[in-house]
Amino acid sequence: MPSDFYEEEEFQGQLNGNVFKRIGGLMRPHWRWVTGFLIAVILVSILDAYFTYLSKQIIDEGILAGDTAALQRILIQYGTMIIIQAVAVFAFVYLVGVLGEKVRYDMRQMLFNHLQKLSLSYYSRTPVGWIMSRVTNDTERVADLVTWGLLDSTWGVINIITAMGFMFAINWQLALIVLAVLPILLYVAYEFRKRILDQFRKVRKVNSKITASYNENISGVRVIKALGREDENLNEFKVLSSDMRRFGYRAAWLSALFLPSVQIISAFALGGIIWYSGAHVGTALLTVGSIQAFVSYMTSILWPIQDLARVFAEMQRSLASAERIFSLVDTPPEIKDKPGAIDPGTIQGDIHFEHLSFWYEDEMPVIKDLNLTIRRGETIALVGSTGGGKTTIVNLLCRFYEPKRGRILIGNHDYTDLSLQSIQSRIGVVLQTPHLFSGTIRDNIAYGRLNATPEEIERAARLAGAHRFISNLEKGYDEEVGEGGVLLSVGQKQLISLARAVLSDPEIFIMDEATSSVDTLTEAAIQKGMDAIMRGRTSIIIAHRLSTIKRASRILVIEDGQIAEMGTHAELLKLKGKYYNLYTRQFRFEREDAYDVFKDAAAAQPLEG
Ligand code: TTP
Ligand code: MG
Repeated sequence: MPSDFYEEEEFQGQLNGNVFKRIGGLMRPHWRWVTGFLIAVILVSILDAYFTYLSKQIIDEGILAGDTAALQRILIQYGTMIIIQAVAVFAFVYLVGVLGEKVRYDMRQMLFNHLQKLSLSYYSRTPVGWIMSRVTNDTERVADLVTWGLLDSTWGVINIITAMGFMFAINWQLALIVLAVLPILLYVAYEFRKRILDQFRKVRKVNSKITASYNENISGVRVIKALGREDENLNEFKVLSSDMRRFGYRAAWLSALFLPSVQIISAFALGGIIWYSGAHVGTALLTVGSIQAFVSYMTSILWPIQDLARVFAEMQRSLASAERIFSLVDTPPEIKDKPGAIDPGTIQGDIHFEHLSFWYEDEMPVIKDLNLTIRRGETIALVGSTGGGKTTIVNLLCRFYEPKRGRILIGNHDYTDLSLQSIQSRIGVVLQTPHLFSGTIRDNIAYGRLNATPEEIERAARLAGAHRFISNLEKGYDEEVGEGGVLLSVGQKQLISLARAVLSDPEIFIMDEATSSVDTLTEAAIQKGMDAIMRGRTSIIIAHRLSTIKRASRILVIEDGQIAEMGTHAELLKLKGKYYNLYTRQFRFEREDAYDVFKDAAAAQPLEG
């Protein structure tokens, strides 16, 4: 995996409002919550500004005028508003939390749903890490934007507007001074925030490289020592590490400079106010309370300004995240049901491959004009050298991919006229490297048919030959298999997948036999399970073991995307062609193989010590 895998790209799109529109679309279903939340925020900001105004009144009309009645009246007003504000604060914090969860939930569902629809070709093109980063980091960031981003920006804007409004109401000349400084403050704060974020992004970028470097140097330590690469690697690491230190220093320097700069600029505004007041204080226009209120307003808008600057600076990242999420959601599945696709009720019947040609990404044909009829109930074995196209044939039959030329008929239907669900739910596949989901063995077998009873699960396991090893486990069917089934051997995983296939009772059975050797007992168990499931079903087995091959009614040698030879074991041996070579080579190979393994092990000894 490239080291800068999780690295974020800048927002590339133009701000044509499209992304905003779609982010708005995420909030539309929850407009009641958004409205409630906006009302609460506006209420809190207005009350905030009003408190300062009340303080001015306390000074001017209460204390300085010596009017206790007025003082009492203002205090009661003050108290009531504090209670109202407390309720509003509670409301917006709660509402923003709920809104965030709702948006996160929607995005998760939307992505998961779409990911399940995407075709295999998408997954072979796109690294898992990239997709994971979309569903985790990017949804988080977009959810933050529509909640805290929205909160901070409305809060900031309303606060500034109300504060300015009150300032104009008190004294418009002074308010003009503040208004003149406001854009400068916003601009400076924004520039700082952007630069600080830039540095942090660089730090993260180098950090992911450092993590990758640690990873490679730890997991590859034997090779590194053997090749004497320690010094070179240390030097490479030093460069990364000092880069990170440099970016960190710069971030610290900018962060430290940020607050003082903002304060100095606002000090100019304060200076202007004081200079102006010096000339006018005591006149009816400017009371002591007014000056005090102005200073408070001035300082109270500093925080909203910083919040706004931060939201704007972070917005680029969030928009980039939103773009990536939307582009993922917009990726159309390459294989989907045609309009009016039907479910024929059964897909039993002969299977015809007619002039089938196929290629993956580049136009190098992998399957070339293949013609084949598989009779209902027949067992076909596919053999052939590696890369010949056996797995590809299976991929096509399962409709993980569709033919580029020619067609596949199931029964009398071109299978692209059938619904995907009707085909894939009736085909049972056991893959070469079977996949188990974390959970118990029982869960994994039940995956074949979710409503199966424990008795049916056990029956399937018995039929598949998996029951014996399962009952030898400490917890039996309730044993956890670990993530991806790491706690089981390949042979055991195949037995469980076989049981899963037996339980799902498919109409067509497909198996990509494991090439890795399993012990003879497991092999016998797998064989027994395969016999059970193949009985009376159309079966296609990619076979490596002679025992399986011999059972097939027809053997197909697949070479270079075409059928090179076809017939029974005896017929093909007599032919003394490709199958004969393959078959006789395999036995010779087994002996040489053992010798090579021994040689490799001997050579590896000194390194392991
Ligand atoms: P396969 O169909 O995988 O060949 P195979 O199953 O006969 O080989 P093996 O016995 O080793 O399992 O591959 C045929 C060609 O198609 C090969 O050149 C690799 C390529 N290919 C892809 O490009 N993408 C894929 O997803 C697969 C399965 C194969
Ligand atoms: Mg294969």
